[in-house]
Amino acid sequence: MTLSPVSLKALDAPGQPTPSPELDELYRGFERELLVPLWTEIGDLMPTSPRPAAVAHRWRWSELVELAERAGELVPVGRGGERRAIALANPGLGGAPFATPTLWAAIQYLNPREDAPVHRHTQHAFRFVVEGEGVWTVVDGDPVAMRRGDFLLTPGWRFHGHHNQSDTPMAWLDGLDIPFVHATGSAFFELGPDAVEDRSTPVRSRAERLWAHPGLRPVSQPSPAPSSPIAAYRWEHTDAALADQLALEDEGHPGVIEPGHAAVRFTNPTTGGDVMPTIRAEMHRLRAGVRTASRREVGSAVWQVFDGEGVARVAEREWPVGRGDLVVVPSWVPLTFTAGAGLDLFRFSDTPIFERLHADRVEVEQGP
Ligand code: GTQ
Ligand code: FE2
Repeated sequence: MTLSPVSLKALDAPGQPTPSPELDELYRGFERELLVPLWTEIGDLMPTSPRPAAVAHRWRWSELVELAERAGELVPVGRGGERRAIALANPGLGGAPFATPTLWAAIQYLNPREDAPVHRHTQHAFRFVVEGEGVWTVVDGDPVAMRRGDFLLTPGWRFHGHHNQSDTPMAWLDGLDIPFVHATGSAFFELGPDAVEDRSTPVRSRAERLWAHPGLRPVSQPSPAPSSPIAAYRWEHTDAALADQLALEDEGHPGVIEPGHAAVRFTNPTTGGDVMPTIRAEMHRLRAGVRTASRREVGSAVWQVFDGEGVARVAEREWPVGRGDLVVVPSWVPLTFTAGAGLDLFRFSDTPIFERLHADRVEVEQGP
């Protein structure tokens, strides 16, 4: 007898019925009617702990920049393609332009005086700047300067375009929830003007002037908002917060998350929660020589080295990392960083999704 694919597969799986011509006929009936029984699939579908398809991987910033520069020579940016953005494609995800099953991470590149046209979409987005300046991202008409160390938000359904007002090209990291929105069939998209209308170049955006004063909320804005109204979290504030945590540690006071490891989370000042409904973002600072506790959590993350150098260890794999390098961490895979002469790390993850679903879990193991 010729076995159907499902019965062949079932031969290896535990707890399967005895093969027979009648059983094979049953399995052929399943295939014909587009049915699949649980008992042949349960090992894959309901593992005892997460078995993500995505794998850990490291991308070198120098390689990304080199290719982005080349794209800058060969590929125009404009209507249709919308952005000169080149996405990290996780080797476990079949060639899709997805860093993880939920997160998009891309290098975006604008030549001097170039514009990326205005559009809006339901996907939530941010930019993180590891080097350079001179681009303004204009979010719902509010021009926001982009500079090294800044974390900038483009929450879903806000019109946004970018323009390079300088004589040097600029590259930065984009993070979006494109794969999550794709998988759930929840994407909407709309074009705006072909060119950014407000070409002014203020040092601070209107959003920052209204919202980015520590602990001070405008009394005119009492309602909680699903995404943070702060368009840009400036490096000077992030840096000072991390430096103060380590200084407090030196003085014997609490604040760091573990010895020699300072960390801050970017938050929505209207709720105290994450900056956007699907994305968590943090900045970490390790003192020289510090090794973080091994940690794994449900949901996936992308890390980018902002400064310094060290080693990233994800499960059994280990990579040296330096400025701009990116490391992708799949769900439930243990991660440690070891700092060389100090290490500043930007991190984003899909954790808010799992927290909202009460499906979040974290495990921390102290090292030897
Ligand atoms: O800058 O608006 O990397 O819409 C992917 C989609 C960037 C953007 C990306 C986008 C953008
Ligand atoms: Fe966009």
